Parts: sequence; C-alpha cells; structure tokens
Amino acid sequence: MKIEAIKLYHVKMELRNPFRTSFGVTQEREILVTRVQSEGYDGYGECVAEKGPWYSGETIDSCQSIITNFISPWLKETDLDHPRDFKKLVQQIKGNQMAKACIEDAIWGLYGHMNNKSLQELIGGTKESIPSGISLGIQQNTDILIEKIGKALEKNYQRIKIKIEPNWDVEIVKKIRDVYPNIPLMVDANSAYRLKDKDIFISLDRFNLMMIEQPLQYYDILDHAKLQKEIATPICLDESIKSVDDARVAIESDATRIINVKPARVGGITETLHIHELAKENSFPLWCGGMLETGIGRAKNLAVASLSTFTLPNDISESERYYTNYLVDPIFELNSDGTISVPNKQPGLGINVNLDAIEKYSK
Ligand code: OSB
Ligand code: MG
Repeated sequence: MKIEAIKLYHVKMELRNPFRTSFGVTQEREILVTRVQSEGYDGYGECVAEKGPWYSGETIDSCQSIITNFISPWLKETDLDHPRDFKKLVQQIKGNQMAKACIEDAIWGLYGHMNNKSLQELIGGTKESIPSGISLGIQQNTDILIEKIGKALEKNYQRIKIKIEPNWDVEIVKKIRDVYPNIPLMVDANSAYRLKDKDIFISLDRFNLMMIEQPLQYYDILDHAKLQKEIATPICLDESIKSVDDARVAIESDATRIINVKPARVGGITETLHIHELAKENSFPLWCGGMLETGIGRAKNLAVASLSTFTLPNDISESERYYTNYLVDPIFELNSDGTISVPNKQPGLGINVNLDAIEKYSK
C-alpha cells in the first residue's frame, strides 16, 4: 500500500448544546479530518484533539504540525503491507497519540476499501450492535440535569454518566439517586481531584455507582491505586491510559478495575488491539469512550466497541445528540433497546463519507 496523497481538512462543527466538563466548555468543535489515497481508493480519519491542551497535551495545531512535518513525509516514502505496520513507522515520535491515530485510522479504512472488508471484519469485532451510554456535562442546576437524565432513559440509553467537579459531586449524585435509585449510573471527574479529596469518593461509595472515571491526575497511577484501596466503587481510568504499557501498569497495581479505551488516546487501532489482547488474558472489562466525534470517528469507535472485551456500555451515543450537521450518511441512530448497530455492510468505515459536507464546513 503506497500512500500517494495525505489531505487534511480543518472542519468546524457546532454542538447542539455546550458540553461542560471539569476542564472547560466546548461549544464549537474544530476537527481535523484526514484523508489518505492510494490506487483510486480513499480512507478517512478524524483527529480528536481539541483547541486547547486541557484533556491531553495535544491540540489540533500540534497534531497538524506533527502530521505535516513528520508523519506525512515518512508515510509517502513507505510501502506498508498492512495498517499494523504504521505503528513501527512512527514509533520514533514520542507521545502525540492523537496525531498518529487519525492517520492510522485513515490507513485502516483505506486498507478495508482496497480489500473489500469492513473495519469490524479487519479487527475481528464480533457484535452486531453495541450498548450505548450517554455522557452528560455539568449543567446550570440539578433540575436540568435530572430532566436530561429522564429524556435519556426514555430513549433507553443503557447507562448514564455525569461529569463531576468540586461542588458538583456528592450532593448531585444524591439528588439523582433520590429520583432514580436503580439506574446504571457513573461519574467522570476528568482529573478534578487529588488524593487528599478521598473523603468525597468514600461518600460516593453508598450510591452504588458502576464506576468512578479518572478521579485524579493523568500521570498519577500510584495515587489511583491508593484511592482504590479506600473505596469499593471501581475506578475506571481514561486520561491516564495512553498505551498498552500504561494499561498493564495500571491493572497490575490495581489503580484501575475498568478501562475506558479511546483508540485515539492510545495512538490508534493497532494499540487498541494490544489492549484488547491484554484484557482478554486478564478477563478485564473495557468500554469505548468518546471525544464528541463526528460520524467518521464514531464509525471507527463502533467497530472497536464490537470487540469481545468491550463488555460495558460505551460513550457512543446517537449522531443527533451531538451536531446539527453531518459528515457521513447514514447517521447513527439509537435502536429501541438502547444499542447502536455496527456499520459492517460496506468496506472500511461502513458508511459513506460526504466529501462535499467536509469541504463545506472547512474553514
Ligand atoms: O472524559 O470521556 C471524557 C468528551 C470530551 C472529552 C473528554 C470526555 C468526553 C466525554 C463525551 O465524556 C463522550 C462522548 O463523545 O459522548
Ligand atoms: Mg473521561
């Protein structure tokens, strides 16, 4: 596979509702869409880095720079046998997982088109549909949050995740549990706390949460292990896990009992498959997280979530929840049982990427 052209489109997408986490608010999402071409075939990817380095150290501009200065020229000089070989090509680049992932994704898609196979088939995903969960940002008040939870439950979303931060945590969870004592519920702190705040997590133990996502700092495996010793609720790491090696360290030190895998955060699909293998050996539960992706990233995440070790509901909600404009068709809809079907009837991402829409929303 000789990549003849690598194109980047800088797309702007308006979210239907501002999404607020402990690290900031997103209203307009800027997305780098990647396109690789070979022998008349196309493959697409989507960079999940945000405008500022708040979720991870990467930004949309840092990704563009790494791709333009290093990945693209190297790729153009190489003939890859398989998308798996991309990891080796870029291994000299430290970090920059999201920059690598959006190019690797496009190569997987391209390979799928050239070999008439869906991404799901290429990676060995087994499920026809995956359980869908919803991630609700921090709201103006609890009534609004409880109303949003009610609407999500009416649609049969299979679990509710709420974002927490200091002063929007124990009281809020208590109010939700007063209304909904038994729904599958979890919280995500996006690193808003320190180990000295452990009493907050001890207080959360009585609410029967499925898990607490990323309570402490992204580099802090040791303190997560200390916190896990003090609480019964499983910790689930997100930001901390940037590779299969991070996953191994965190699992072995009992700093995490569940991992939220975002393929882009770990450098791509190949690294995700290594985490899948590790999870299989250890009977360790995974689920697929989200970064407010458009349909391009969402299609990829659906294929990943169909792997056998991804046993918990995923942050993969229906397309309509995020944006008013779409880059793919058909868009992803929620089935009545709260699942989303994996697009596996066409090669590559399994959906049509709409180049006209990409060009229209490019700045
Ligand atoms: O921490 O999981 C997170 C969105 C942007 C950045 C970080 C996170 C999130 C989400 C949204 O929780 C998940 C989704 O795409 O629906
Ligand atoms: Mg998270």
